[in-house]
Amino acid sequence: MNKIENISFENNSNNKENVISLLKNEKKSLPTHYLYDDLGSKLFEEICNTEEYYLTRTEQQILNAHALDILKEASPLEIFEFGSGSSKKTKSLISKALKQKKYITYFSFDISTKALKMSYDQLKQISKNLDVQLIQGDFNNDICRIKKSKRKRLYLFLGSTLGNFNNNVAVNFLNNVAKIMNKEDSFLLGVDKVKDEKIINMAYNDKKGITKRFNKNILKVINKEYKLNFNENNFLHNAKFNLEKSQIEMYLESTVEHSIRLPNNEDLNIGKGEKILTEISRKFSEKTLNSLFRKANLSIIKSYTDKKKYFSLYLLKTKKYLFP
Ligand code: SAH
Ligand code: AVI
Repeated sequence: MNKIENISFENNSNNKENVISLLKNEKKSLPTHYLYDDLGSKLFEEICNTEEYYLTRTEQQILNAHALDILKEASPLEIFEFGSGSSKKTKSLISKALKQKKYITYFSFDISTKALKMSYDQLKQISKNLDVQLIQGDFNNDICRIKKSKRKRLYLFLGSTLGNFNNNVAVNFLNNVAKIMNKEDSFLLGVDKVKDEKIINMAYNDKKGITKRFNKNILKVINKEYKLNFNENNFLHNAKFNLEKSQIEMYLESTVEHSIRLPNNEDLNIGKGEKILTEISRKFSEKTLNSLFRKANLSIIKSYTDKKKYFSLYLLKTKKYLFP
């Protein structure tokens, strides 16, 4: 396998004090990226294959239907994907790009070692004209250390991972992407749209219970990382659409009153019914997206959707060159 370049910088959001203080807050939460250890990354792949999780297959259909148009607009020699996961969805786009350009460099950027390994395995056989670069980092903290493109680059942020950011973090992320984009670069963003809440709720409560395992696994990760003693049997998976905020909120809900021993030997009390927020997953309207793009200095060049308008892809350019 190619060497993984680690550009992560030890920062506040990843340290022990921060995690403990999030747990001590009146509204408890855990940083979402802890969902993605080796097992979590594998479970996410399984979620993508469940009947209920419409996001992946819908985005794949849109991508397949419009790949040639996207490539015509972007004409990339480099493809840089944030939160690439296994790169399964991107594979066909890369193959099509290779038919148009002789050599392509694909940068897979992810926090998870397992995801980067899966990405490499997915792509290694495609062509000797494909150079796969694996970069490990946090897309909210390490984006400033990403080198700008040397050749025309297409940035990808798929899967509606943007939905896992609150509004400020989303504006910040999009702004940072706009900042590293050169004039000729493009940015393809995949987002999940507002729809009937029953369909959304089902997607996060699959019958096989894979999302439940994915959610509960965060406790094993935190236990290992910070020597804590969470018992996953004391919690149930709770994922519900919050209509007002237009977001799924995924929690671990305590079924009993119990306590966790903290590293300073203090006991953290968790009441029966108390919830720990592990993830939000926003479902976007056109209005919210337009406001996000405006704040981030991005302009829509083209957009693509499916028949049911469940999911959209936006091809964006940075405004700084369009209207200097
Ligand atoms: N793009 C893929 C995978 C989406 S899952 C798809 O559409 O199917 C989200 C991905 O983002 C995972 O691979 C996870 O490891 C990665 N990720 C989560 N938090 C991250 C962070 N803070 N920085 C970088 N990658 C992160
Ligand atoms: C990666 N992310 C966009 C997924 C989502 O739908 O918010 C993660 C996920 N959580 C539960 N199921 C899938």
